[in-house]
Amino acid sequence: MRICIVIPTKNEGATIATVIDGVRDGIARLGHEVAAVVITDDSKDQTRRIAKSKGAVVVIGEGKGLGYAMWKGLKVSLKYNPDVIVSMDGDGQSKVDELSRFLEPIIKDEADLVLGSRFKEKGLVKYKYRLKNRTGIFILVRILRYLTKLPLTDSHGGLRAMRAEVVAELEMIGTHTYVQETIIDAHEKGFRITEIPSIWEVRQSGKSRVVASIPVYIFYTLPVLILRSGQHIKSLYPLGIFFILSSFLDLTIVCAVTHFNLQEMFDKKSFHMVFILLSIGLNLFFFGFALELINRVKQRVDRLNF
Ligand SMILES: Nc1nc2c(ncn2[C@@H]2O[C@H](COP(=O)(O)OP(=O)(O)O)[C@@H](O)[C@H]2O)c(=O)[nH]1
Ligand SMILES: [Mg+2]
Repeated sequence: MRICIVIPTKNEGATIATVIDGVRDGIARLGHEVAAVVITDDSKDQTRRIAKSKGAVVVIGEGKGLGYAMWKGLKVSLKYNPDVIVSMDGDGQSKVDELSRFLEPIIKDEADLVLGSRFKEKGLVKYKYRLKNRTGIFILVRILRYLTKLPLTDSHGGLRAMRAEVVAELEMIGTHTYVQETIIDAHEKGFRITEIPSIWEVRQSGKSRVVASIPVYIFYTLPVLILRSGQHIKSLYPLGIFFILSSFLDLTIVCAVTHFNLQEMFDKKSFHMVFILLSIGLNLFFFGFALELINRVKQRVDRLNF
């Protein structure tokens, strides 16, 4: 098989040479042909220079985030006519000698996308994994399971293998990360996805950036996942109307009870309630309205793409 390797990098100068050599050797040992090693890079260190000296194709990530860089790198890798594309982190956390297990389901024609899971078996993570990261992964896995109905146990291992068709048909909205959205996209397009246990070594140098911050994930990735799910918060708009009507009803009752006597009206708690109901109602209404507009725009864009 012709195999392309795509490696996203951001300041991985300390490890990139070993990773490139390792993956080339690994593929050659398995009797496959390396079509190209593509690094998709957002570094400020020597990563690009080192990768070029190792014969890698360097794609510039443009500083828009791992998701965008990876999308670009994956699409560029198609130019080298691979049968299979392997993506692998550039920090040495994944083990190259697992490659044959990742390629096996594709060779046997049992899967189109093979994902690595660090939690499918006990003891795969070789260092103390932070609770914050575990929590983030727990939530992301639940979202992925809900959206794909697949029994996934991890949202992003550092190694995966996919048929070139999976990349050729890949469409992405997110720029912050690619890991979850690519799974959803492949599932939507009917590709067979399988997950295998995969070891996760400690980072050899530098710091992890991807799940380091849950708020960043909520800000950038959650909207993408909601959009990809096709779900929409439909109830806000009618709920707003309900609150506004309730405030009018409340006002009518207060006016009727006090016979329009302003002083008496101000003394009644239910009169104050009118403003609270109205304010909640208007907020929900306009927020729901804005979401409804976005939903219509999305439907239109989807139709234009078609
Ligand atoms: N091109 C590019 N690569 C990135 C970016 N952020 C992370 N990476 C690379 O993506 C891989 C995974 O990132 P890492 O921070 O180790 O994530 P983690 O291991 O999941 O915590 C590493 O090879 C990083 O160098 C980015 O913004 N752009
Ligand atoms: Mg890492």
